[in-house]
Amino acid sequence: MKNLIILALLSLIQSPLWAADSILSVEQQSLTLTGGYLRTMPPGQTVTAGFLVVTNNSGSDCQIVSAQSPLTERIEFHAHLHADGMMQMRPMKTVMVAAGKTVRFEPGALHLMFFNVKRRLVDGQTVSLQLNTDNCGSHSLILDIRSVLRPMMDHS
Ligand SMILES: [Cu+2]
Repeated sequence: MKNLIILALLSLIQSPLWAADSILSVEQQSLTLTGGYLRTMPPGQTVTAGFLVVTNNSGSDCQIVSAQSPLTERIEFHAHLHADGMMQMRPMKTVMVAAGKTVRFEPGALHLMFFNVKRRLVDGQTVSLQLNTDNCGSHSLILDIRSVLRPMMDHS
């Protein structure tokens, strides 16, 4: 019995992203969020992009309907489009993560856009992010803040 308890504790330590979810119902563990990070901003900028990988382990489709962070009240989902030889971004109201599928927010593709960020973002620090879904509950993860070497794209 004692060994079982130790094993259970070890598995919690080895999966920090799951630890916070462990008291929630099975239904709310249907999404796993991993590999989250946020880019630092060049001086004077207040807009930045965040990335992560979302996997739907459940048997039903999940729509991500909103994102929350202490950094800003305004986080949008953006898709990249190629139109007339130009790279454009299109805001998306929701992001579908179909049953059993993985959706990647990554540079040059789908991403999270953080607006009106007042705090200076320092490489190596972290910030929390929560994704809210229609029928898969709300899920949080910690984003690593990483510096960027190339400039952000224009969001005018
Ligand atoms: Cu964008």
